[in-house]
Amino acid sequence: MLAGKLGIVFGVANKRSIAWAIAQSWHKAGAKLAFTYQGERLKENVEELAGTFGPDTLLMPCDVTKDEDIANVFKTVGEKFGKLHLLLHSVAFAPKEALEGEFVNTSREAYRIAHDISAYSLVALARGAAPLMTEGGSIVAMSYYGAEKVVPHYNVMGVAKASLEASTRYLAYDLGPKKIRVNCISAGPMNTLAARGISGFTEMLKHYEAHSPLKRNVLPDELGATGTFLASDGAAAITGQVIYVDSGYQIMGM
Ligand code: NAD
Ligand code: 0WE
Repeated sequence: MLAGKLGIVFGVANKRSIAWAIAQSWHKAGAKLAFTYQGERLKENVEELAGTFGPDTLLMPCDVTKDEDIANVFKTVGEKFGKLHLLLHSVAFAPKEALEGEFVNTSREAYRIAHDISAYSLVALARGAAPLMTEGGSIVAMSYYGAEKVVPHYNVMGVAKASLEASTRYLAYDLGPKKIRVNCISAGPMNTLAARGISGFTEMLKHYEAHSPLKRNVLPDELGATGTFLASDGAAAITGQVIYVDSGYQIMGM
């Protein structure tokens, strides 16, 4: 379904990362992928995972808060790939203390960091990728229901995801004439590194099992399949959307 497509993946930390699930699905569908990693701490992990797609898999460091890292990534992709069709944004961060107390106590700095890493980065990456997407493209970002309804403790991340979803719509408008589509996947809770240590996370998984229409949690492969659909020509008229892959939880009023 993605034969001949060239893609870049931001947000693999380990084998449980949502980015890795979508990367595997893109790879199986025939795409050739490049990967970035946040810093030296994660380099080895990503090297090992990306290496399973072949020893020559392009791998680059990228801290999305650094304009020079982003510039280097797209310069290298331009040199090695020449063009680009797919981009996955699967990156989020808020300082831990901002996810613990009350939202009303969010510091200016925690608010800034959460928005810089989790929302502005999509704009910066889209701007870097667009000149290489000369044959059109598909940009996919990961969101969560806390963008539209209050999820206790998700706090400033919910506000940043609202910004990510709105940014998706404005990017879709700007890049539409270039046949570049921009969409979000809003995933149900997944047991990843970003979810570890969040108090009450196990209860949240149980809550989805009890209350979602499908009465179960979401599997990584199901996020992969949706990522591949959004990347494929089957989704050629879909842009600016938030697609819920959440066992139907989002439709419930109670
Ligand atoms: P994860 O920890 O595996 O992935 C988060 C990634 O963000 C990591 O790879 C990390 O290196 C990267 N990152 C953080 N700060 C960065 C920076 N400054 N520069 C570059 N990269 C940076 O966790 P995940 O659950 O796979 O999260 C991926 C995405 O999915 C996030 O956007 C998250 O909000 C979203 N999401 C997660 C869930 C869930 O329940 N796990 C649900 C819905 C949406
Ligand atoms: O987007 C996320 C989590 C993103 C995240 C996680 C962390 C943990 C470690 C962002 N920043 C940090 N900072 C850290 O220091 N999710 C959708 C998963 C998640 O996180 C929650 C949730 C859910 C679901 C936090 C509180 C309540 C629900």
